Amino acid sequence: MPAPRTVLLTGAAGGVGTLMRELLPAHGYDLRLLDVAPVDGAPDAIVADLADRKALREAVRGVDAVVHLAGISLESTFEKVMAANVTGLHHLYEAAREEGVRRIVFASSNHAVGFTPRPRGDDPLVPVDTPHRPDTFYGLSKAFGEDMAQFYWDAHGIETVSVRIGSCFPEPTSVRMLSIWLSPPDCARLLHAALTAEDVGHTVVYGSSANTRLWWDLSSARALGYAPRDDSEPFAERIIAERGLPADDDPAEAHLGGHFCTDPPRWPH
Ligand code: NAI
Ligand code: 15L
Repeated sequence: MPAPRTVLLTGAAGGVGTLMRELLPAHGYDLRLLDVAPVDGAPDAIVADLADRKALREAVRGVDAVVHLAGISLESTFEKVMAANVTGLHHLYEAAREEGVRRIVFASSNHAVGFTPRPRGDDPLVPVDTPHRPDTFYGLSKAFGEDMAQFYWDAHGIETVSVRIGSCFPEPTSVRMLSIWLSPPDCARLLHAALTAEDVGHTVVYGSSANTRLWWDLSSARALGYAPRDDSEPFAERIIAERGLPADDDPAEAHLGGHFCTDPPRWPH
């Protein structure tokens, strides 16, 4: 596949979308933007819901690849999560199939495997082929999304890299995030690797920086050419001093998904 240049970025008004709008062009991309909300400073962005199949088909026409960030990013009702994250994803794959787009980078989440016990001490890193253990309807939608990606590769030859993002924010803000942080520059590096690696079929990777306290195995991401440069460790002393280390028997800290397993944050809309 020739290196993609024109990329549709869905979810462009969101937190990660805003960061990637700034960082991805330096990797050589012309971005076409889409979100259901207006995108600040981007009057040409396509304002469309993932429910709108016609708008999605027009949005993917002529692009080389899609970075799909749009959707509900926290917990909500089963119906709302499935409509945006599963039916919406199906609409995107159908639009890609109809318009001949061959590569999608799908923002999956650590919450697809959120009920996996977090490694402690000398436990091995969690492998990428660990069974799905979603911690919420939100995590369930990401697990289903990964299966949809596999189906569209096997049945229709559309390649996907499913990125189980840890926590992508400008800085880590909790002890858990010291293990799962994905710095925005590393996120752009990972998306670039996912867009350009050859013959990915459907590949699942974890999305984190090279954190000293990492919980999961980044080898499938590194195999795509991802070379993370950041580590949360410089933030550790301050965060631990402010927040303290969680107790070993704290149920909100027992699993990869953290507090999503016990008291998930809710989608506000
Ligand atoms: P966000 O909630 O800030 O952004 C999501 C964007 O999707 C919003 O701008 C929203 O308007 C748009 N959107 C929602 N429903 C839509 C629909 N039906 N049609 C069109 N647009 C719609 O989320 P964030 O943090 O930027 O995350 C981006 C993606 O990455 C999400 O898919 C999220 O699940 C995933 N992710 C993010 C992580 C993080 O650390 N920020 C961690 C793991 C996964
Ligand atoms: C996610 O999947 C959420 O979209 C993001 O807002 C963070 O909460 C992240 O997981 C996390 O686990 O910290």
